[in-house]
Amino acid sequence: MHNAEIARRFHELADLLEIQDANEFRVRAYRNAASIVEGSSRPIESMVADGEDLTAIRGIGDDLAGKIEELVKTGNLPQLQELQGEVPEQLTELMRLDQLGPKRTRAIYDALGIGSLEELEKAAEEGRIRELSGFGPKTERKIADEVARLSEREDQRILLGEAEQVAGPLVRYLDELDEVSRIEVAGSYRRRRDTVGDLDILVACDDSGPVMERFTSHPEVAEVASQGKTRATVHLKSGLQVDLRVVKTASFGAALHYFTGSKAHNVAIRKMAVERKLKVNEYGVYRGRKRIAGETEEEVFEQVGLPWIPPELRENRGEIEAAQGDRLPDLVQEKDIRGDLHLHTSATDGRNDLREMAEEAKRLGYEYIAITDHSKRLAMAKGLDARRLRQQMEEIDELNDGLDGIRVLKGIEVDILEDGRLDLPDDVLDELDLTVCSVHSKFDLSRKKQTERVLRAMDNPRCNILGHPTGRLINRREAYRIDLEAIVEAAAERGCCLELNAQPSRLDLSGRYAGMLRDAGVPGVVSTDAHAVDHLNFMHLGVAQARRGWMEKKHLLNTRTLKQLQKMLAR
Ligand code: DGT
Ligand code: CA
Ligand code: CA
Ligand code: ZN
Repeated sequence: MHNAEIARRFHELADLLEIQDANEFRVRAYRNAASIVEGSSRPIESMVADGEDLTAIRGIGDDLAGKIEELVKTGNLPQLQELQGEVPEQLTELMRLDQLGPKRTRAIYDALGIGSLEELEKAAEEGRIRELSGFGPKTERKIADEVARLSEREDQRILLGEAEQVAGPLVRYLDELDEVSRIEVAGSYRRRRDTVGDLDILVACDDSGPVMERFTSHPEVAEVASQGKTRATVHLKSGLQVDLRVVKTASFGAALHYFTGSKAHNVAIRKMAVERKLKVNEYGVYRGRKRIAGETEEEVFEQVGLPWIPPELRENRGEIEAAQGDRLPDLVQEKDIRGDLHLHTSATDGRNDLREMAEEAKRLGYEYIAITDHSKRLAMAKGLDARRLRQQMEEIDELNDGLDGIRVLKGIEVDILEDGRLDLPDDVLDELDLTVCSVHSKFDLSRKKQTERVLRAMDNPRCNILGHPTGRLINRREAYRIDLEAIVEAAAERGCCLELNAQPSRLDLSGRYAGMLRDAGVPGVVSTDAHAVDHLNFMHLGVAQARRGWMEKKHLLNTRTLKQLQKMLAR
């Protein structure tokens, strides 16, 4: 138990006593103990282990020394446990608000029975807090603001794409040290979840000191929340939390497996190990006290009788059973993608023109792309009417004439109107190679109406791909209410494809729904929906979602050759 942890327990003890209106001197004694422990340059834990007399530390008397010893040896204090049982857990959370503290928390609890942040927020909204003596409207508003900020910070998971912007440079920065032999970002980041709660960086290194030092002194670090010999947690200026773990090379694979998770997957693997009389933890696989594996992840899986499982599948949703039965999917890879089928240009709301988009796509090695600008209803985006779309088709013909090695397909991202009709007449859509149909308005229809609307759009045989099928914008806009199962079923009947939009804030469909497509035999299309040449690089984020949905190369439309693709587009 680190000094910081011991101190935290004493603070908690003091907090709980204070809420209970206990003797002021006792409260102060525990606060003092906490700050002495925090300020101690030596690890209290090893002093206890060495049998040193803690009362030799200034400010620690017999009583406190006994408590510290007990805490270090047993990991807890009976007194603390008792208090935890008496005080509603959430009260200590309330107490941490700058505006409250123990006394005011107690007052609010006694007068209004408020024991949680949600209740506090509601009471502030209803103006009940200002009525209490010593509070007033100003304090009430400050409380409401603080609660709002706090709950926002708690639910905000950052976008995978944003996390990459942070993780990439941070990894390179740490990797510059010669001591670092391996480095990997584990956790939900490695499993490629659409959002991540925090970053978990794992380093293999025999001497942890220099890495710890370099990590905690990174210029983006706003606060070092905890730091030990081999682990540290920091908060970056952006608010993102980063955990660092340093392990020996011999344990790297075991640690990588452990910190990649998911928790549910780990639990299932540990259970399998136990059945084989083995123990798996972040240091290795053990038979008795002997370590029999741990340097690589493959070794760890091998010891429990499994092949290596790709991180995107490690959610305990059948991957272990599939691995046992030698039925793991051969997941699609970014290099399997032959083209990007949802791109915008400066003819509507894109930043680059037709040629620039095509040339960048060619540079990336694509065989084909489809230009799919917006249709006229999206006036804000200068959406195309039939006349301008025909003009663009001519430009594409000219471009194709002068361009080698890539084929530019003519397409449109046509709006699905409220009644399910498409925003452009059939005759002009007939002249295109491909039509992406999307909902960009009336997000608040009932589930029944919204589903009906999209089904009607898919009835039109010109509809090839349903664009960003749930309409969600992560952290900004909920998915619209829609019966996606019915949509997928209808898509299977009609030969429609569904998009896996790779924009970082969309990732729509996400992995879970990608799995639904695969099961229904509906082809997915991973598209970047690029509005600028840089956006073509979002492809890997969408591919990762396909992989989370267990998709193989054959489950995607844009892994096909141009010939195959054209055949499939003729509905
Ligand atoms: P996040 O950060 O919320 O996006 O999700 P994760 O999966 O990155 O979770 P995190 O950062 O709390 O922990 C990283 C991994 O460490 C997690 O996926 C599995 C492992 N882990 C953490 N705590 C536990 C635990 O109590 N038991 C087990 N078996 N594994 C754990
Ligand atoms: Ca994490
Ligand atoms: Ca973490
Ligand atoms: Zn769109």
